[in-house]
Amino acid sequence: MRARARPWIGRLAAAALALLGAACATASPPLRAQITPAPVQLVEAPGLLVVRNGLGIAAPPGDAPARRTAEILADLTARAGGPRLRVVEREGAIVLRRTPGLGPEAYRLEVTPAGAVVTASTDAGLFHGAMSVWQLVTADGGRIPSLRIEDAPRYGWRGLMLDSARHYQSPAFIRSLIDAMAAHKLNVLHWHLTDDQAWRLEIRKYPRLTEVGAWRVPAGEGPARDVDPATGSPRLYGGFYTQDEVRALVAYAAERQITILPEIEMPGHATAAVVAYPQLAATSSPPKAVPADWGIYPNLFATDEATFGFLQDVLDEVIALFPSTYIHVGGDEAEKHQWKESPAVQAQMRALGIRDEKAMQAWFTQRIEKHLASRGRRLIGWDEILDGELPPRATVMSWRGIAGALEAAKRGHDTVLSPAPILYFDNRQAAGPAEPPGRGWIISLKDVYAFDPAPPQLTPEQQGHIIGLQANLWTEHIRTEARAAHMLFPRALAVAEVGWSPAARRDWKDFATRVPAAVARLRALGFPAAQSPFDGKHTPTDPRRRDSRELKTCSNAITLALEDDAPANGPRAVFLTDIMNPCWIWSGAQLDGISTIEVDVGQLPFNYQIGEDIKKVTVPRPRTPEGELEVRVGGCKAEPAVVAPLKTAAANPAVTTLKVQLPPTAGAQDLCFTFTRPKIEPMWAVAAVRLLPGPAR
Ligand code: TNX
Repeated sequence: MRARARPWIGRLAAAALALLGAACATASPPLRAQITPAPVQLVEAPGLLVVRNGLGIAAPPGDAPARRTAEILADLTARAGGPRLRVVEREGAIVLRRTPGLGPEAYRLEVTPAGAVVTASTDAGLFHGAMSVWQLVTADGGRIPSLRIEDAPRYGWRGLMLDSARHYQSPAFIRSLIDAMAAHKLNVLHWHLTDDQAWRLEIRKYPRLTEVGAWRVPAGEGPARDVDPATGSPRLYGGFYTQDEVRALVAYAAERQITILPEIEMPGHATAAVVAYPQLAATSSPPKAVPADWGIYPNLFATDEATFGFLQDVLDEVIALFPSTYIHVGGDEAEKHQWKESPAVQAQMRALGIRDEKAMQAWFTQRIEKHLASRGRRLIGWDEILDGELPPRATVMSWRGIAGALEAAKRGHDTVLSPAPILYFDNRQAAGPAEPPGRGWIISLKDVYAFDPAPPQLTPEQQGHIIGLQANLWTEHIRTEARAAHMLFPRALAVAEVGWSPAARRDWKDFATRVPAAVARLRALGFPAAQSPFDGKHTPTDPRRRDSRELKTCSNAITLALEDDAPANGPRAVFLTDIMNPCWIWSGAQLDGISTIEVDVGQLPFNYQIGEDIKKVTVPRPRTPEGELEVRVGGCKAEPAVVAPLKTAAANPAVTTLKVQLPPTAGAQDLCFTFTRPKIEPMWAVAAVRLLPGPAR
């Protein structure tokens, strides 16, 4: 929905421009009202409102949602270091006011030296207007230029997805994420609650889902050696959300005009569930413990009545907790091997006249959709749900690029754009050692800002099926909350602006000037948004040292910036590596006077379910039982100049420094680093390389 320009805006703009011209002659530079996402219309005028400590925010008497919005505005303002404001019933410096006739999320904001007035028809509109006030009142010590804003969103769905299955985040973190989203008019938090590696939502009828399904031993040597004295076994990683915690978060989000969209994965990404309740598995021999590999597991839910009974019970508890119209049922990456092998599934398919396993998944999805519809809810799933018949009300979340969205829109389904890799925030946003672990591709703030949510391939009517966009934070490689915050913001600001502001308002340069203040405000709230997007292009500063993230990988099949699995406590190294072919190049290393180099090496688990592709992993044969580091001078094709055994390093789950002698070499040379190994695991990686000057010792 788009707000239309009003004629008065044009007149006011002309007047304001004339006046601003006059104001420019005075000494102090005029304030600039900066709001992200950029409003539809923002016209500044001469004059200034000064909001000081003790002033009031007035909400209409008896209007509980408006009062709550006023309280949230006062709280956020104080927490961001702005003036302390009181919530009052009349005569506030800031006034929240209702009026009929504005759109579902629209608001108007007028600021004059006498005060600021937010006008809206809905709770959401009032809240969005209040968040614009928050940005203004915390920008320049409470001084806000006179202005008039008319604002409404371009799309109704402006989302972020948080994967709490691969790594758990606390309710406190999720509240702070909700604050950061709400302040920038993001309105859907898609919560990925179940996956192979964990089930994180308490389900009263099936307690083992969280008693068993929420806990795993992380992969690798480090965690294997980290024995819990209480149990004598490796310490378990995990956690889950109680129904009370969920209700509190849903309410917290609702007050901030955010819908929490729960996702319960089916029929794939089901390993944790079938470990907890093996009778739900399509295979007769499901795993016995919740696993810690990433990737695509073969484990699917069975398709018998008992399993549907379970899924419907689970969904009924989900529905009772989450008021969201949509319920997300996953549907992605359901490898069909187990259904092909299962006599029961095959017999059922024959009885139903279903020709293949893809059609079986479509039948599965249709059954679940009917159940949701009977409870008044709508199904949303990943774009694989397009493989086969799909009920018309089902909505498609397009992740394999935007192909799924194009097909969905052409077939008349609503669709949300969340394409990899551009809106996959597990990708790093910059190069260099300042970036936390993640996928190796670089998706910068500018890349995200350039995303076009209106594919020209679609007719205007089909475009109408695109209900919005969403960025996804998958957390395989995002172990901590601080890193999650870093990966999400400020890139989520670009999602907010692409989703909210009119296409004609898109202006990278202008956006980029607004982002630093927005990041500073988030950090003032205690939400550690990334500052690295402002650091500029990374160039190594020390000519004699390279972090692995400053080396080139020799190939990029599956390049990941992986954190070491040890030590259990304290800082861990990060390795940028192509797990299919661990090999690094230092292009043009200056070797004059260098006879010794130090290579920091570490061992990582190979914890990836990649099916048949496992055969394509490069595993060069070793000469000694543990394998060796090989260093080549003059590129990777040369014979190894150094072969350093890994025997001592193998005994240390964390990083070991190998000091090796180079043959006499001069000038700039390409150094190439690889490892031999007896088997696929452990996978060796370079953390850093240092050139040591001085004569050989
Ligand atoms: C694919 S995107 C997945 C997730 C992974 C993600 C990143 C999607 C619907 N499925 O299970 O976390 O890639 O590794």
